[in-house]
Amino acid sequence: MSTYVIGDIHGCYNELILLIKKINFNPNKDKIICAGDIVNKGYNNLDCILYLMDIDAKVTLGNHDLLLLQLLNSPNKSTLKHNLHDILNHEKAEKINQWLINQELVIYLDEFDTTIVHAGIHPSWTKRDYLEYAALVKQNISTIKFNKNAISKKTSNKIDFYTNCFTRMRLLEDNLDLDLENIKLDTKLTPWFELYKQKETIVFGHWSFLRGKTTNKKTINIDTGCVYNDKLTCIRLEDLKKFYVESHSS
Ligand SMILES: [Mn+2]
Repeated sequence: MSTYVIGDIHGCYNELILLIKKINFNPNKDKIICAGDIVNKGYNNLDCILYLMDIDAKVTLGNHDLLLLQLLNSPNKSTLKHNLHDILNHEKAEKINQWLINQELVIYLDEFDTTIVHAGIHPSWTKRDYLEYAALVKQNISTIKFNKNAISKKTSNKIDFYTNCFTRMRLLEDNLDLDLENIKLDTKLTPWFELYKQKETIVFGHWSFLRGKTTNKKTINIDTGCVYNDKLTCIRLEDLKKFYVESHSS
């Protein structure tokens, strides 16, 4: 039995199937966990999500998965650009909604002492803290809205701040507030993983600009920018071996 964590799929269905074949995935023995952003931007969001439901994959929700949840639960309320209409109009839309609502923000696997999350773990949090916060966000998941102003641990709405950490965080200010604008490392801002000091390993996606590289061995990035014509990557937790397929979406 093997446990694989797949990086940001973003609706790249052909690459998902090629990667699944490459690892000889056996649904009776192996487990698939997606590190979020399974949909949006790519060319076949519907088939991706139906396939992941079919193989009983688990997901740590990303910002684009939250956008889909928002569209499913309060239609017409989001002005953000998306290409999720085929899911929203599908006869299984409510089934998809229920499946997504039951996914997680964070998955901690004791046997690997590893935590999976879409964007990251705020450096001020212990494992006990973030498991509690993730549960709180999950309880409110169907009503969560995008709130780009929730960047401060001290002054922001708690649930919105936690949501932004789990699903959108990349760079931090000196006071550990989130910067939700920049993605490059050559700024005065600090990547969250440079300040991360807990003992468990973190596997995360969301930051394709890193192309799988971080400066902290305890943090492993697996977003290799498939939807930007690069690669779709997964990691096998038993031996931390990475597998990838090239993008064919162009
Ligand atoms: Mn993301």
